[in-house]
Amino acid sequence: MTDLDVEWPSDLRELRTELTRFMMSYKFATDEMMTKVNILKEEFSAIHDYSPIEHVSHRLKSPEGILKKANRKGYPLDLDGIRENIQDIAGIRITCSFISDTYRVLEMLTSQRDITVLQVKDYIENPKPNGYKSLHLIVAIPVFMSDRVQPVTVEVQIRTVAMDFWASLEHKIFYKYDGAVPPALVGELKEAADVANRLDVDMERLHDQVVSLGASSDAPSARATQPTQHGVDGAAPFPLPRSLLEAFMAKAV
Ligand code: 0O2
Repeated sequence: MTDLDVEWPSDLRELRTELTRFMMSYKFATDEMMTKVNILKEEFSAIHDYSPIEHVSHRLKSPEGILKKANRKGYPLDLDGIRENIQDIAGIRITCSFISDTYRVLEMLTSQRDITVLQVKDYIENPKPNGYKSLHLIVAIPVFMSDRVQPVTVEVQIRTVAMDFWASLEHKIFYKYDGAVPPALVGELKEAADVANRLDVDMERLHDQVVSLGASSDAPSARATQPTQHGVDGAAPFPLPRSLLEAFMAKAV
């Protein structure tokens, strides 16, 4: 027991325990989702020499951030109300090389049996007026605690590298101007979003051309144009020499 425990009134101690459990459930849900995404990434890299997932990051809203949002939106300030209304306490962001990869990752995640899809927003097909593009997914995932199973919501954002580049700059500008971005800058940002979109479309078209070239001729493998992927720590994940495979085949027949 720490000094803090001795000095704190019991009702505050209880609240602290409850809040800690609450926040931990979101941390565990984030860990589970990160494991799922990393499994997809590693499995794809190992089997196909390519992964639709370039990068994945995560963040947990701070207790202050959660309370601010609940206040701003007028949600009830109790844990049940917050759990029910604020669905982006845990967040995962996945970046992909190509637009088709974002939909492929969405499909791979939403088809997992222990993931309940609560909401899908397709800002790629229907961008926000400022040019923002991304796939937004709200899922619930079961977290197994010592005394209960808690379904916990996680927000997943899936976007291309170009969309991500644009969104992080726009986010900085938005906060710099406290939301009141000058109209000229808004226009320039929209133009930049259009350029980013053209880049996405052109890169995917080029990529598709090279892939079909590789499939239909003796041209160098299309893999050479894919983003470089390595096994764990840059090495092949499991050494499988030909002699071992041949021995395995001989026994299997
Ligand atoms: P942070 O700090 O990234 O978490 P909500 O406000 O979430 O209840 P909303 O606005 O309908 O409801 O949610 P939406 O549209 O799904 O957007 C939620 C998150 O998407 C935002 O979270 C941003 O991360 C991102 N986002 C949405 N629109 C924009 C945009 O125009 N520009 C950028 N850069 N990001 C955007 P937070 O909580 O705003 O921020």
